[in-house]
Amino acid sequence: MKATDPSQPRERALLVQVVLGRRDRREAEDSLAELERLADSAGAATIGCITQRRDRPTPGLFVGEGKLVDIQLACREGKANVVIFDNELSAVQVNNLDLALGIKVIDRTEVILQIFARRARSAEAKVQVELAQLQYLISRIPVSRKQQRFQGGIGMRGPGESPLQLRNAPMRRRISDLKRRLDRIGKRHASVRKRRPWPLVSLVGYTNAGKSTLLNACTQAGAYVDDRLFATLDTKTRLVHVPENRKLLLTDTVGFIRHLPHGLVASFRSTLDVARESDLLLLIADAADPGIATQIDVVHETLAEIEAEAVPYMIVLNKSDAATQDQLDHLLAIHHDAVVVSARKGEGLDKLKARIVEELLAHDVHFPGENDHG
Ligand SMILES: Nc1nc2c(ncn2[C@@H]2O[C@H](COP(=O)(O)OP(=O)(O)OP(=O)(O)O)[C@@H](O)[C@H]2O)c(=O)[nH]1
Ligand SMILES: [Mg+2]
Repeated sequence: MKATDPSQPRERALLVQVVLGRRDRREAEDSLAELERLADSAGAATIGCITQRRDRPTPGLFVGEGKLVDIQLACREGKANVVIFDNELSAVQVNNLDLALGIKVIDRTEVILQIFARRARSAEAKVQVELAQLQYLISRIPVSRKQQRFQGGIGMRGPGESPLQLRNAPMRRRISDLKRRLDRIGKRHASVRKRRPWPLVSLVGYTNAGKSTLLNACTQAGAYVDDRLFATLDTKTRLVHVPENRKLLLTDTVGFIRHLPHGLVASFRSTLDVARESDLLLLIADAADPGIATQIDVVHETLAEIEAEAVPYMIVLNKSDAATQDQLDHLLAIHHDAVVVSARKGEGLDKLKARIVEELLAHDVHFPGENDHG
């Protein structure tokens, strides 16, 4: 018998998506395709997808009763051992679905959290992931009716904690402890960044856009590249030589994705702080991806969420080798100032470096030694 290959997916997942109300069909399809890639990154092979259009979810099961039967049959037929919902489920819905289907049911947020947990390497990333997981867990503990009555109902508010808070006290203590540790790590990093002698440029963008590949291409940095979502969870900063003997710092960051759980963004604050404190952001986008417009929108939204929307940025259209001329022309008509590169082939990098210097100087960022002479 062949030995089990550790790279083989261990779980068999059935994907379920409920398209609510007037949600755009195309966006829903992209989201489902992305869920399949997320499942793969988390170690599960997709055995099928079930979609349903509804005006609103049912409170108990999210899907209708008829759809539940379809899901049961598909699971049995495809020997699924996990059902992954593209929609965000409430604690009660997860519970009911678990019981009704007899197998594990998780939602998109939980898949992303699992990937992050698998990928975290540095102490900082591990603390951030644990914090995100705990905050997610605590938000998912079902509140029974009895407990709800105790939660500050009229005439019920007294001193001390509610029974629910008491039950969660150890978790809350751990959360504050992790927050304190992250705060210390963040302050240490910030003080190092403040004393930097070179301009700081960060690569930001949708997951899998090619940020780490570009960092490697510019610096031979050896950052981890993988055709999987969320390959990078730790930032890497490298010194890059640019024309006229100038130098700057280039930083790789964790990728963004649509519906990135808010708790995760908040937890990765100390990693993402680098973007906010940069002199320039390179917004890396995959020019060959038909969903590039949504991806750029998501990146802008996430930048706003981490309060980095005021940092100057330029758009870099990567993977030009995989894009058609039509795709590139269309994108350049929208983003006039974008720079086209292929990180994989090392094309367009000299032009990119020259443009970075131009942008920095235009924003009054100086290179060390230069303002003394000027
Ligand atoms: N064809 C082509 N593929 C590329 C190019 N740049 C990167 N890739 C591929 O795209 C995939 C993702 O690259 P990464 O550099 O890991 O992407 P990333 O943006 O760092 O992704 P995360 O760390 O997940 O956010 C890998 O398979 C790369 O080989 C390019 O210029 N052309
Ligand atoms: Mg990366």
